[in-house]
Amino acid sequence: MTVALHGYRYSVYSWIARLALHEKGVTYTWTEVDPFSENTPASYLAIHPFKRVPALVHDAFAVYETSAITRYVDEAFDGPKLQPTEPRERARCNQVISIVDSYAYWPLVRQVFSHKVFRPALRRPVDESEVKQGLEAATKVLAALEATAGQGQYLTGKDLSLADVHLAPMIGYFVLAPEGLSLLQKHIRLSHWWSALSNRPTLLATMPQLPQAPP
Ligand SMILES: N[C@@H](CCC(=O)N[C@@H](CS)C(=O)NCC(=O)O)C(=O)O
Repeated sequence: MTVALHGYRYSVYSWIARLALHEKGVTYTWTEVDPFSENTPASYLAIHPFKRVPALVHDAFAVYETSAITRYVDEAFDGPKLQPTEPRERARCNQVISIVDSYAYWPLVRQVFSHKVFRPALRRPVDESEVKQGLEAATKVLAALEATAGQGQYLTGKDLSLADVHLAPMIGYFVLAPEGLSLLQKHIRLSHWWSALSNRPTLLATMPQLPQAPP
């Protein structure tokens, strides 16, 4: 049995897939693919025609789209169940995953994190209007997630679920920007959730090593 994850070292979606594999205790190999490169290998495009990362190959079975990967990993392997079985908790879990993909990724990661943290570290040009727009959009996203989160330690109940796995890396990047951290701190439930989750060994073990900011 082989499990191979194709991903990019700085990719937040690859981080989500790695986190799911670590939570399940699945051993896997990592193949680095830069989705922004002009020279993506044809062999990777055969797996992922949209040239995004990550993609997972389990023996002869290939799957892309992170939420499909994490659900597959949860269902195909032993380890703790990462999807609630109670219908309303499961609906909340799927809802959070969809909110993250549809409304959170772009402002939190591609606008705020990218233009406040990642691009400056690489000495790439930054656009403050992207940060401003990202923070405005993030305000609504965090309010929606705050309203969706349950009262327990985790987003959908007393156990970690794929909702936590999907959101944590996005928040992990977002709070590296001081403006992101202070916005998160205005949301009591999400702040408590993040305080506990940010020290989770699997999250720390899978956290990307970012380029260092220039002095
Ligand atoms: N819907 C995809 C999104 C994956 C995605 O956007 N990955 C980013 C890296 S975090 C990527 O490949 N970006 C390349 C690009 O935007 O061209 C999924 O859920 O896997």
